Amino acid sequence: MGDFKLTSVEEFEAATARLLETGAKVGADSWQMRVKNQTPHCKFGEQGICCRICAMGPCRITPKAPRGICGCDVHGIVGRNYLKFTAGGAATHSDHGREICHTLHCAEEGGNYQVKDPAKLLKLAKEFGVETEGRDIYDVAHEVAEAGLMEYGKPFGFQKFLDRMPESQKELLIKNELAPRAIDREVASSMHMTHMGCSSKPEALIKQSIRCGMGDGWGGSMMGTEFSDVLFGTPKPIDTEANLGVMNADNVNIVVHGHDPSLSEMICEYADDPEMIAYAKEMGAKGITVSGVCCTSNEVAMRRGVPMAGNFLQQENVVLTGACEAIVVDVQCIFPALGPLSKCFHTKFITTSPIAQMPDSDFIRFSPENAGENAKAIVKMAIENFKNRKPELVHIPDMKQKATVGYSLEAIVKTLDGVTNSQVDVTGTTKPLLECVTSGVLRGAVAMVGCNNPKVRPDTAHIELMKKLIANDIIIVASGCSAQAAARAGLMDKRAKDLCGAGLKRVCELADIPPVLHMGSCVDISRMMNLVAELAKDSGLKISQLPVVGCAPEWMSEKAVSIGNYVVGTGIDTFLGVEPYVSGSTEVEQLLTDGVREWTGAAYTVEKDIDKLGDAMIQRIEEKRAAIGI
Ligand code: XCC
Ligand code: SF4
Repeated sequence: MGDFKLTSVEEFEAATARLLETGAKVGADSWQMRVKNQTPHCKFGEQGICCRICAMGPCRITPKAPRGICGCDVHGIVGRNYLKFTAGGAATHSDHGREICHTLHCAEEGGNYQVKDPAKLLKLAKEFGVETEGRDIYDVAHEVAEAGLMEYGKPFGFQKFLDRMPESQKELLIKNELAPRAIDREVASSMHMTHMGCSSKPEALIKQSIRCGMGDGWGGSMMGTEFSDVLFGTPKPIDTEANLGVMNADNVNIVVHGHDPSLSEMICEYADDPEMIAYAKEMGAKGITVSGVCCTSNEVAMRRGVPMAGNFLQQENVVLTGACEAIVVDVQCIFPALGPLSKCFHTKFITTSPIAQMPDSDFIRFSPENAGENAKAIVKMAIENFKNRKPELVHIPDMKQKATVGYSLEAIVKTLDGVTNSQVDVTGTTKPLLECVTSGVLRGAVAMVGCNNPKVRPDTAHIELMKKLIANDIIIVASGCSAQAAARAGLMDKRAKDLCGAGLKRVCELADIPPVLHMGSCVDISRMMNLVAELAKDSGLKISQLPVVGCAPEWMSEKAVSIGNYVVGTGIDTFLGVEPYVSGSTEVEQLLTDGVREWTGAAYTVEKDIDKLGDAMIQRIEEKRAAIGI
């Protein structure tokens, strides 16, 4: 294995502890302290049995008070809360997707945003029925963007991307009224259903939760991914590094955080500008380092190899290094804590989106029209802030791992082309991957996704589960903060093949891949959905028959629940390590862990014991193999 060694969670924690010492010196607050103040959490909230959707309440269900004032029982309340949670997540992802559609609509030759992947654009044009023959590529782009935007509010039919599904799953969804119509309509219908005096029947609420999630995964999120690829390029394998050690004490450090690549791409562009680098040198730095946190980091890592400083619960750590000149954010998963925290240091906390405005930040509003100009201004601001650093507070943990990232569906298909014994031509399909699975060289695949949550020792669940799964010849596709946990530990280093079972190790060697494939940000879970759809079509199996499961062991956001619902809606069993606030209702719990299987072919498993969660996934994969006789 040479000098390769995984970084352990204990090492992560030691680094964090050292940073918190700096924090204590400057009087900084931290999520670790706030968790203490907030624990134990409200039991009513945890079980999902508090209703405050009308002003007769709030009503809380107890043995003595089994119904709210309106007469709603616990199942109705829990179900409504679950649907509202889903709608929040679906709206968030989908609005991100909408922003990207608008950005594509503004793309122009020589402009701030351009078409970088015309082949993908033409493929989308064909799907949307947009004429391409003899037309200017930007005319096509604008019409495709408009067709995408129409998906949000179209009055009739189902979402276009459902046509990418194997017929069997699509028909099942239509039959059970789970096929999403317009993206916004599913969110609005959910909010309508959960209004006082509408639905209180658990089946109806859970069905709509699935449909609303599907509107995200096979609508808004998929749009976000596809159109981002058109604008910024479809990811290909690329080398990068991960963990706080990617920040450089000699350089101006700019950290991008959030989700929308329209901002981070521009910041990276200008940070690379020789004029800006010269300016940084003039200001006493050796250069400029851009690194990322959360999904925006995944976006620029996948396309540019920009290093990943950390995931969700590392966001305060980047400021605590004392070496962050600017943390530039757009939307989602940004701690409001960054405002006061950055005030304890010289760090500029720069918000850019009207969607995510926060106290104690500098707000520089970003739009496709002013993106170039504003990105330049932000980079300059960071450079000029270098001189304000307090050297005595600077400490960057010397800790990073190499990672190969950029495994879009296209890249996976291309990379695995070589790994086949097939006599017939299977180039450009998922058949080589299927062959590995049917022959048993690989037992199956797990999609590891989602956040960190202080309820789980941060990153442990992601890392321990991945180690266990790859040792059992199960290949991992990862996204979001899960992918970053893997990268920081070293699981995206190709040398991690030595931690795999013999079969997966062989595949890693033949295809020259790491055992954990970074598929991107959270909207890019749509890439995973496209992958399973292709696998099902290429194998002639239903999606629910494939030895594939999804897992979010440390999830925390509304988006994650929306994701879970569309993964289940797609026919993939989903394993959670954190409870989704439904334990107050036996009926809702039963539906999610069992009942939905009849409607979608898949269901949830919730298990807080990480080892048991891993065993349950392996068992499910083996059951699926046995059922199809492989
Ligand atoms: Fe946010 Fe996407 Fe969760 Fe990470 S994984 S904490 S949602 S950044 Ni999306
Ligand atoms: Fe209470 Fe019913 Fe109003 Fe909810 S909708 S707060 S249960 S009265």
